[in-house]
Amino acid sequence: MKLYASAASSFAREIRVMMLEKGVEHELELVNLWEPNQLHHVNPLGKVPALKLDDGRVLVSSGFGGRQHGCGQCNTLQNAFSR
Ligand SMILES: N[C@@H](CCC(=O)N[C@@H](CS)C(=O)NCC(=O)O)C(=O)O
Repeated sequence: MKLYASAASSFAREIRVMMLEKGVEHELELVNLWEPNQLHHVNPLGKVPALKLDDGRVLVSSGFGGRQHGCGQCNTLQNAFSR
């Protein structure tokens, strides 16, 4: 899977830390949000983090807003890689 992140994004940082802690193999693409970029091809909202799964699906919410509702990247990672 591939994580699209920005160095300035705490949302993206949380997902990256979680992936590293759980040992989830992934590619990292740092996106410069202050310059024209291709992020909208992955996430039409143009926001990071965006997590592209190996099957092509893309998760676009880190879970800060939706964690309590059982959605978002955090929950997906928690469920897929719980230990
Ligand atoms: N609800 C989203 C918020 C993500 C978000 O706001 N990301 C900001 C960086 S911290 C962003 O990509 N902003 C770029 C833009 O709005 O153009 C989440 O939890 O992932």
